[in-house]
Order: sequence, then structure tokens, then C-alpha cells
Amino acid sequence: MSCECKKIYQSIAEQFVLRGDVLDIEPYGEGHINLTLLVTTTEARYIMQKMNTRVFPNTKGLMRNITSVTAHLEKLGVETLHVVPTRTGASFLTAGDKYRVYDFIEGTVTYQSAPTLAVLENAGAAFGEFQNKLAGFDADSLCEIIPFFHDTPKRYGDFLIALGQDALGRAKECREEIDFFLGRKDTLDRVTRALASGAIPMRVTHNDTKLNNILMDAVTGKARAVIDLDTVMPGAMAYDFGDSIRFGASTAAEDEQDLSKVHFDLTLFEAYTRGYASAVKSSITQAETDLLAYGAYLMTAECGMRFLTDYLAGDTYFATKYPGHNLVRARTQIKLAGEIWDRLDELNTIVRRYMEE
Ligand code: ADP
Ligand code: GN1
Ligand code: MG
Repeated sequence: MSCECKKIYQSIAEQFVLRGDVLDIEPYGEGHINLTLLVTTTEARYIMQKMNTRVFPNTKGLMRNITSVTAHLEKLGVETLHVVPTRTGASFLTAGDKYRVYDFIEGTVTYQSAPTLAVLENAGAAFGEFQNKLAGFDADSLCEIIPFFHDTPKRYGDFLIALGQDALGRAKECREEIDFFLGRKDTLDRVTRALASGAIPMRVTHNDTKLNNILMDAVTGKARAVIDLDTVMPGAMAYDFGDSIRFGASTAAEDEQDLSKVHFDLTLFEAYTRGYASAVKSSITQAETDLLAYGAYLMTAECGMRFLTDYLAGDTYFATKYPGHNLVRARTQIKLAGEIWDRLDELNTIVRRYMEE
């Protein structure tokens, strides 16, 4: 980061109630949405984020959601994000862009892939437990911060619009990927239909349950805090379970270019499922259980479709590091979604076994 940028960010950081004097500011983490910075002062460390106001235009609603969800979790004795106020007592700062600061949760690490099966099992238990803790939270008090976030048929419609517009003439480079999704239109509506008919309940869910959205204890490998609470909204359990599997049960990174390395791994799936089931088996309904494995397919296909949509639209949503980055990401998700779909029966058997144990 240039000295000029650092100076600007330092003056922004100094408008929050920090302990000590700012020593350093560096980019941090692997998030695709916000710009995350690590702020080091003479006394403590903080996470400062320039919030993505294209993705989250309603900053007030967003921060109200986060302060109320974290207050709820704190009351239950759960370790969670702590919003550091500005010097005028606000939860975020407007300085051209919008900024917020969290205490850095020390002694933790985030993983881009699970180093051991135990870490994945712990993540499953933590996201399941997170779901349990939010069961008593008043969903009506939450602002639906990105409406239709996991409405996959609606996402399919967005994909068709981007394809129709083909803003940069990229469609010709990704015919195979486009055809994959066009051929799967009828596989994308089971969760939205189940919610609409009341077959499964609407719950308060996290909606972005990637492994790197959980802080694990650096020593014990146990989950400490679920983070990235921007998308906590009403949703289905299949979304949270499914998105964790999408990311955590892959043998390779979300943006691996060598597709021969990308596989859905049954052992990883089983480890996560074991942890998740241990937390939710007393509260999950049969209809929800029946949709979990399908949710892994759905979230993977949806995410691949979103990456491809963004590629077609000119990379305006997800942060990218090179021109074809979103297409590379779409390809990994297509490969995984295909493999998950082909093994759904086997996956359902595993889910049922752990829910009944
Ligand atoms: P994004 O929405 O862009 O994904 P996140 O809120 O997930 O942003 O933050 C990006 C990364 O920063 C996380 O994956 C994690 O590694 C780190 N991080 C975020 N908040 C904290 C925190 N309070 N303490 C320690 N690390 C954090
Ligand atoms: C984004 O913010 P981050 O990087 O944790 C995205 C998720 C996608 C994910 C794909 C608000 O998550 O929905 O699944 O990238 N978040 C938003 O890696 O769109
Ligand atoms: Mg994140």
C-alpha cells in the first residue's frame, strides 16, 4: 500500500475510539466484498473495513443489524465481533466512503482450506451453534440487507439478463459454462419452493458461511467467533450448510486454475456434517434435513452462476485480481456442483446417519 494511502487510512482510523497511537495499516484477509485493513496501534490491533456500498447501500440498516445481532450473542455469552465506535459515538464513519472498525479478535486464525478434519468438524459445530443462538432472535427487527440473496431462481434470472446484455462480448469465451447453467434451470428451485409452501421454516441464518468467515483458536483449533455478519438475514438452513460445503469440502481453492485439482471430497463433507449435526439435530426438522445435501449443490451452483454473471457483466461485484478471475471461479464451482449432484443419494444417507446418531 502506498504511503499516501496509508496516511489517508490513518486519519480515518484516528476518528475511531482506538487505544494507543496508530503505528501501521496493512490490507488484510481474503474477502471478496469489503476492503479489510489491519490497524496496529501502540496498544492493540483492529480490523478497519471500507464497506462496499454498491453491495450494501443501506449502511445504517447494515450496522443496526450487526450491533443488534452481536448484542444478542454477547448476552448469550458467545464470543463475537465488537464494533468500535467513532469519536462521535456512531457505529460507522462517513468520509467519502463508509468505514467501520472492529476489535481484532486475538489468538485466532482463519483458514482458506481446512488443515485437518477436526477443524472442519469444529466449523460445522460452530455454524450449527450460531444458527441455534439466533433461533431466539427477533427476525422482524432485522433489515433484509440484500433482498433475494439466496433466491436461486432470481439469481438465474440475473444471469440471463447479463447473458442477454453481454456487456463486454465475453459470452463467446464461455459457451460451455453458460450451457451448464442453462441446462440446470429446473434444478434450482427446491429451497425457494419449500420456503414458499411452508414445508421448511424461515430462520435467521448467516448466509455466507465460508470457512474464512469463522475465527478459529490458533492453539486449540476450536471455533472462537463467527464473523462477516453483513448478510445475517432470514433464510433456510440449507443455505448455511450448503455454502460451508461448497467452500470447505473442495480439494482446492475457489479460484484454482488447474481443474484437475478441484474435487468434491466426501471425507471433508462427512467431517463438516458430523459437526453441524451435533449442534442442530435436536432443532432441525425432517424436511430441512432432507434439503441439506441438495443445499450443497444449490449453493455451489448459485455461487458459480453469480461468478459467471459477474464475468459477463464486466466484474463489477466481486473483487478480482486479474481479468478472467471470475470465470476461473465459475469453473471450479461448476465442477464441484456437477460432482455433488451426481452423489446426492450418498450424501443424503450420510446426513441422515449423523442427524439420527
Ligand atoms: P469480507 O466481507 O470482505 O469477506 P470479512 O469481514 O470476512 O470481509 O473480513 C475479511 C477477513 O478479515 C476475514 O476472513 C478474517 O480473516 C479477518 N477478520 C475480519 N474481522 C476480524 C476480527 N474482528 N478479528 C480478526 N480477524 C478478522
Ligand atoms: C462473498 O464477503 P465474502 O468474501 O465472505 C459473497 C458471498 C459469496 C462469496 C464467494 C455479500 O463473500 O455471497 O458466496 O463471496 N458475499 C456477498 O466466495 O455477496
Ligand atoms: Mg468474509
